[in-house]
Amino acid sequence: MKVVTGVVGNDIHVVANRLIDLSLKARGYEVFNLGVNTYLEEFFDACVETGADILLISSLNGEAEGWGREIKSLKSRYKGLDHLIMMIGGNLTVGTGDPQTIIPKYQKYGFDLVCHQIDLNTGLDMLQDFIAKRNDTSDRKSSS
Ligand code: B12
Repeated sequence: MKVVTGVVGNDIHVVANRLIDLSLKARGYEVFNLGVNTYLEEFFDACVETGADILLISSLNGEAEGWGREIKSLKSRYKGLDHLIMMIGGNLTVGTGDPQTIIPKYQKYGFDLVCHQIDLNTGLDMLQDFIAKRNDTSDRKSSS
């Protein structure tokens, strides 16, 4: 499966991005890594160009809270992204934050998987489970 990844906005924390790239490749994904300082339009452009199945965004300095609000309206301007799995992780607010507030907020922004201060491997396991469940549901739909 194809994954577009990168760090959103004016965020220059690069270490996690490198680890995500390596970990995704180790799990067999085809990775298009846009690196740090990536804007939402660039993410969606890359998803369309590559035919990505997954968009995996990192935010380490917490500014995604601001960018997230624009996701839904921006995504609706692109064609062919209905199937795209949207995932975000890192530090999703400034400070520690409460996952019970943060997770629903990002789900409302349109993310399928929200990993606030969650270990990378746990997050990638969550992604695999999500894909397996989705495939299961569409298999059942097509056989009924
Ligand atoms: C190194 C560092 C810097 C370096 C970055 C160098 C570089 N080019 O990478 C420098 C000094 C430049 C820097 C600058 C700043 N930093 Co800084 N930085 C750090 C520090 C010490 C380590 C980050 C790091 O590399 N960690 C190692 C990697 C491997 O871990 P990680 O980043 O946490 O990533 C893991 C997880 O988050 C997770 N993950 C990440 N993304 C995703 C996505 C998904 C889907 C999943 C599942 C998991 C996942 O997996 C990764 C691997 O395990 C952290 C504090 C800390 N101890 O974490 C602060 C920290 C991230 N920085 C912080 C801040 C505030 C800043 C500045 C705004 C400071 C300032 N006032 O100027 C600037 C921002 C600059 C910018 N424009 O982005 C804050 C963010 C606070 C917040 N969100 O509330 C932190 C947490 C420090 C703190 N405690 O306040 N920083």
